[in-house]
Amino acid sequence: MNNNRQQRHKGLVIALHANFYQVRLCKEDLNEELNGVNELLCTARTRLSQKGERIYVGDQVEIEAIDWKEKRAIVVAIAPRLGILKRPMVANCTKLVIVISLMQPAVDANQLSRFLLSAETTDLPIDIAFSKSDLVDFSLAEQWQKRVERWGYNSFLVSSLNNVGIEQLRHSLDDSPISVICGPSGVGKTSLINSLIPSLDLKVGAVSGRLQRGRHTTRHVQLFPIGNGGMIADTPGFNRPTLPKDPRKLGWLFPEIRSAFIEKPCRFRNCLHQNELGCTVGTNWDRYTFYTQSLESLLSPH
Ligand SMILES: Nc1nc2c(ncn2[C@@H]2O[C@H](COP(=O)(O)OP(=O)(O)OP(=O)(O)O)[C@@H](O)[C@H]2O)c(=O)[nH]1
Ligand SMILES: [Mg+2]
Ligand SMILES: [Zn+2]
Repeated sequence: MNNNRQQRHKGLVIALHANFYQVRLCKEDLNEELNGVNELLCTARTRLSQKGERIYVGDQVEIEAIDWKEKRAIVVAIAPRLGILKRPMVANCTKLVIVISLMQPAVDANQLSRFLLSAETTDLPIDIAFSKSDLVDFSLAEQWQKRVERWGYNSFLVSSLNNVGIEQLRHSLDDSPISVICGPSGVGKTSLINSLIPSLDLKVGAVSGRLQRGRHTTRHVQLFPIGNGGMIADTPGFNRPTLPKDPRKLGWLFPEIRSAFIEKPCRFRNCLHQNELGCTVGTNWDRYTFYTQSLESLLSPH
């Protein structure tokens, strides 16, 4: 027992509960002595909290003072991070999947673009999953797929109800250690995770009201093992991501602008791509209005 107490193990923070961290032990650290225990409820060593070091879901940590019987331990160190996603708050994310329902609630192109913009600030690979495909004609679903393809994005059609597209989605996450599912409330993020991991039975909530919005059923970020060695995060839905702050960098968050500009740069380096003389991006693209409106709201904050 005494020996065990001094042993250090590595783990992954999979959820936060007030001042407790739920830590999943690394595979290499699992052995018989653990008696099948693979998750521990941890507090942080006082020194860590005193240094103001915050611990996030997705953090790789070292733990000590393990009490196997009570499944408790203490986090003593945090490994350097690849990065931190701000909303939802997740460390070391390697892929983002934006979930948007085709119906209930219906797709809102501007809302989707806001999610895409905040995802673009991260440099992570981004996919879109159009959910509840069982509720619409295939032609409508296909239109959306083609539309976002022109914007520069790969997408999937999925239905948790009919188990459609789940394997393709799973396959796309194969090489990603920590994938994060995000999107508005009620689009079926948690239902998707239940479909991806049939042994789970996470709580889902019905949509309601004229706009068929969700009711913020998921309250916390949590990571789940997805079977390929990777983890997937369910996250609380939110309906209106804030726009990135810097108007000069806004254009770079649009793949359409990036590719036009790279093919042939605009005449002026600080071009805002609003039909200025010598701008090669032009106005003839689907999201031009959204781009202009976003730019204006950044340039004239009220
Ligand atoms: N028809 C249909 N309904 C679905 C599908 N997936 C989810 N739903 C329903 O949509 C509602 C919302 O599902 P959730 O999985 O809780 O949605 P969520 O995105 O996790 O919502 P928050 O946790 O609030 O962010 C529930 O009533 C689900 O049964 C689907 O593929 N088809
Ligand atoms: Mg949910
Ligand atoms: Zn330009």
